[in-house]
Amino acid sequence: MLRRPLRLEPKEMVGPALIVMLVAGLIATFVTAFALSGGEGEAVVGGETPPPSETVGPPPGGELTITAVRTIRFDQKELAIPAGQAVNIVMDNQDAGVPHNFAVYADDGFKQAIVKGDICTAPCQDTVTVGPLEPGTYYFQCDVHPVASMRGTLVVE
Ligand SMILES: [Cu+2]
Repeated sequence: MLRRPLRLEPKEMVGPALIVMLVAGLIATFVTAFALSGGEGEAVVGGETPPPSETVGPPPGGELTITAVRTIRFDQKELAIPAGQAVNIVMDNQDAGVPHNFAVYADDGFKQAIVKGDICTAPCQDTVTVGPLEPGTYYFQCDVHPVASMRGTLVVE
């Protein structure tokens, strides 16, 4: 009996062929989708979704500045930022020769830090990215000088 199992050969070919066709189909779908959504021929090879605006440039919530002024004092007692969006807060230290930072806390006891900026000695600037935060009242201070003149509230709304 030398009947060769001829039927096996084409059968074995069907699997890989199907996979190749499926993959090709998927690639075609991605390329078409990107061509349609991307507009002016910016063919994205590999079909990766562009990352949701990474940390280059100001975040969606924008940027604001608080200034440390002479002597051992922030120029603002209350800051307001939008809820649900990251915001850059620039601590502009103009308190010549004095080190300060900008730190945000969840509690008015200043125990639960949300973000702490680096300490720098004027003239200098340090930027912290705050949020996204839930709506509510938060608290900021300079950790070097946890006194009333370097404390305030951060209102998220
Ligand atoms: Cu300070």
